[in-house]
Amino acid sequence: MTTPRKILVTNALPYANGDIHLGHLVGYIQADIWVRYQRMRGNTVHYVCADDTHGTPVMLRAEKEGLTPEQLINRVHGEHLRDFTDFGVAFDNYHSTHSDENRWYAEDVYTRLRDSAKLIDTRSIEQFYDPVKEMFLPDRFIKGECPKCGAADQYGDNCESCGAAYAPTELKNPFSAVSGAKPVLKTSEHYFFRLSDPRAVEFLREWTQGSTPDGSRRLQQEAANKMKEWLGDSGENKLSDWDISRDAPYFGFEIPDAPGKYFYVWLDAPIGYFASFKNLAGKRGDIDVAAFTEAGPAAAAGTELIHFIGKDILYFHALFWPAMLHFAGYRSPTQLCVNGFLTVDGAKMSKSRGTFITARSYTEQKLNPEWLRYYFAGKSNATMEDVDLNLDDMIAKVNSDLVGKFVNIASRCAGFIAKRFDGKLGTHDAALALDWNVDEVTTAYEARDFSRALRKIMEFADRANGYVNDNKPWELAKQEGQEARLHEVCTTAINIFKALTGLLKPVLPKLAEQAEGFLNIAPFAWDNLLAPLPAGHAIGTYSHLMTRIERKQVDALLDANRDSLAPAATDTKPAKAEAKAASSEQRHAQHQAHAAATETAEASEFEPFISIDDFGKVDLRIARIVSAEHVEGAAKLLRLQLDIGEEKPRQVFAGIKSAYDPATLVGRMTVMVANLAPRKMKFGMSEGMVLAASDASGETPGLFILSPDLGATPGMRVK
Ligand code: B3M
Ligand code: ZN
Repeated sequence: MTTPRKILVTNALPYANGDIHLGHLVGYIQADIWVRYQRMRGNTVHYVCADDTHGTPVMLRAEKEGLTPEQLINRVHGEHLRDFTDFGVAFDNYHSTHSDENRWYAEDVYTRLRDSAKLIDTRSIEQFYDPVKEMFLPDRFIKGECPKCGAADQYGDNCESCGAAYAPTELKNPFSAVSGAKPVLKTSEHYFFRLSDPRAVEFLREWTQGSTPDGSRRLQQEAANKMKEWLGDSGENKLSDWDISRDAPYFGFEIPDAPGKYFYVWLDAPIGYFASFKNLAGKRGDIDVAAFTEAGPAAAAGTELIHFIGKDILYFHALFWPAMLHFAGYRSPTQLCVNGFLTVDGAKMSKSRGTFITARSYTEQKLNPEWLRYYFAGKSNATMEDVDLNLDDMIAKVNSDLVGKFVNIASRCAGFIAKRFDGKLGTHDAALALDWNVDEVTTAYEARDFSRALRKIMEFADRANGYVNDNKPWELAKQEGQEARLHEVCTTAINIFKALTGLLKPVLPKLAEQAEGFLNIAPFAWDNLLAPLPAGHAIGTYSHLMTRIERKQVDALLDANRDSLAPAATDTKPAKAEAKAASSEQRHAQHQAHAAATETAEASEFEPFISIDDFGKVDLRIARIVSAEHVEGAAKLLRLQLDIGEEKPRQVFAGIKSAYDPATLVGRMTVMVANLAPRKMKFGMSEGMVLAASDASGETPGLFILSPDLGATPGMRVK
């Protein structure tokens, strides 16, 4: 027997100024499933989380509600914990970053970085200051006109209209979103973590490309690639120092020896993982905290530290956090498990469509949280791809898999055992040996490829249903002299149901617990899932384990979340008011990550079918590339002039710079979308789009523009 693993698992800490919604739940449900699976394997897992309580948005929101920040975060703490519990996300501890443990760790990490590692610097910076509110303004609280396209009412970090990223000082006619006042520039001293130090860069290069003790990647391939991009090639240094201080007034922890200066919320947020763990240890008494948190003891004890996070906060968890830990003498994380964003019916969550669904509304509308757990699990494949919640698909999957194929096995046979055999099982039918090969399920759970695990389990369920349908207990029950056979068939069905339930337990913990009661068995463990129950074993009374979803329940849920006043394509921005990067370069990198995220979201937006009329709306034309050139200041774009038989060539900006030398394009024929609405870009008007193929999975890198066969001439329609 191998020694059990000892793992500390965390989920990202939700901000204390917003509700938990289904977008959050993707990552929490994934982590919870994995934790439950590990425990069934006999491993020791501590699973902790907390509210992320500090920062300007919490401070201002509390003020608006007439509360102290403490009152606000206490209320929200209760709401968040209730929501997680409702969805079966069972943390061992749900703590707060506004806690004594967190203050202690934050000060300890900071002073060790300052005194031992010598990685803290101070320098003066100039920032926007609200003279009315008398506070420095985070980027998200400064608005104005976009310096690139002129769009009004844009935030201080990037433009939602043209996508440009910039510094708040570049905004035209800036104003404070807090008071409306015109901000003034003011200097103040800030504290920096010297991430640009060669030691840090070198450590991160190795850490981000490293692997776990069992040989998996520390970061998923996509994340590791992103890090390579952010870190640059060896010899290069693209990292900037990280501003970790904020001036009063601020809701947070004051920095030791720096009156009036507070730790930036992102400094103490991940430290909250340790704070929650230490708080748990205090309640439990049998946990050796240092064995999970400190470098030496953790290495000696072979413990693991695994963080489940969303892709929008990869930057913080793959750069700042491991570097902070490492240079403060703490252990660095074993692995990051990064999940994508949630889309609903192929689009961003939207308040006007009612798809910005809160956890609370879901339970209030009496939808079963395990429906969602099952559906999300079926969509989770351990990549950073976005997850789409297609509501009709969810109804179909739950009704056909869970109710039709799974629960029905028990509901069709349990009654006969109760009525005809005094609630006692008989012998298992040797013709349906439970010799399923569950290794594939095990491997898939281990690798967080829950989608594959469920597909395999449903294959077993199909075989089981085949058995029940072939043997028809409901007919045997009416036939004379078939008593023994009826007993055998129903017993076999119950044993199959038991095995399936065990395999599904990480995903459907509540249903599985009810089933354990009904089956009158001890909680499932992974190594005895398939063993049939002995003849004579008494089972309990079956009561319904799961009902079907009706479309009208889903419609009611959408209605409950529909905000008729919301703008049409709306605010799905996660509560990220302060999640800004440390420099404009980093901001840019994050922005690129966001742009890439949007691209992948679009890839999954296809309808199963469109009509020929829909297709006919796209005016595709053969185009001759008259000229192609680099665009100054554009990382990805080439400027093309395309002849499509019109008087004047069209100007199109195409994101193909990485794949083509412009000189080789001139004279080539290709295909363009000619009736795409012209778009004003930073570099000029773009009057169409060139088509190019690319591999969404990224396995075959590159971009490939299309070419028609010889003979096609500019302007020909493609249809
Ligand atoms: N609260 C951002 C977020 O909720 C932030 C995560 C902290 S994890 C240490 O997306
Ligand atoms: Zn703009």
